[in-house]
Amino acid sequence: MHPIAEKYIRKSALPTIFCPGCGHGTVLNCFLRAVDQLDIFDTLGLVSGIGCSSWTPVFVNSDVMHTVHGRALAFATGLKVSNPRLNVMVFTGDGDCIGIGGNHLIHAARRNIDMTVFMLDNAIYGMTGGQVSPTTPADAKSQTTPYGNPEPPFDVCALVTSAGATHVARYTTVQPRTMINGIKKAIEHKGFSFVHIISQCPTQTGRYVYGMTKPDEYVRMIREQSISLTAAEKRSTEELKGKIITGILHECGDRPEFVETLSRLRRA
Ligand SMILES: Cc1ncc(C[n+]2csc(CCOP(=O)(O)OP(=O)(O)O)c2C)c(N)n1
Ligand SMILES: [Mg+2]
Repeated sequence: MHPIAEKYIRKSALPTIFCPGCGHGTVLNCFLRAVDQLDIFDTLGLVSGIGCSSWTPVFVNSDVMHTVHGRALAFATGLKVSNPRLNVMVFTGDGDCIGIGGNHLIHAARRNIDMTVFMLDNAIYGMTGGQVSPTTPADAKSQTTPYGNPEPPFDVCALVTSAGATHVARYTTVQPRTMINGIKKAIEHKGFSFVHIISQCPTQTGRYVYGMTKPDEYVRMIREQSISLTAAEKRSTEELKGKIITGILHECGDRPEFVETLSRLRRA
């Protein structure tokens, strides 16, 4: 076993539930490297909802709350308020976070509560067999949109930015080094940090949405679509159609943080 895995993985929970070629394992790998580099393992309070993505923290041998579908942010809010010294982090999926959990998301962003949310976006409800999600591309076929998806996908980064998140970033599983550095920055930011991670699901999205038979085709597609924010700034809107813009998309340091506001009000 790799020394990082040896140090931090909950071995009694292995094997993981991830299918071969799933991107969620890469996110776990990058997360553990970021935690190791920041040396914050003892302060972790990990929270997740339900879905393949929500299983990610279960394989970490720290304090973990694997809760109910769509409600991870509600549990995480309670945890952070009751123990502000914890480094609270949420692992959630596109369905868990912006489908059933969308309302919790906008209010957590509005409060600017100090936590980091990792939304693992495979553009589908992976765990339950490939139903359409709020980030499934328009026109795409899924198990519940056999004629094509009639809805446009949500721009979740724009959503949380407008709701009040103070650190918003996007990374993909095909650029792990960039993701590790990005995860560290998001964790170090005080306030509500939202990290949108494009993570491939060859089993459902690859098969139904993209008609692909191999995970490597899917990974290549993500690599071809990705462009850093710095490079994107030199391109026209037309040239950026269908591109995945990566990097820190929004950062703001002048909004009060929720737990600090609560404690100020209590003291007054
Ligand atoms: C209240 C409730 N509704 C529906 C479900 C069924 N369910 C479990 S996971 C899931 C979707 C998960 O999708 P996502 O959050 O995108 O995670 P992924 O598996 O794709 O990583 C659904 C609908 C549930 N467990 N609880
Ligand atoms: Mg999903």
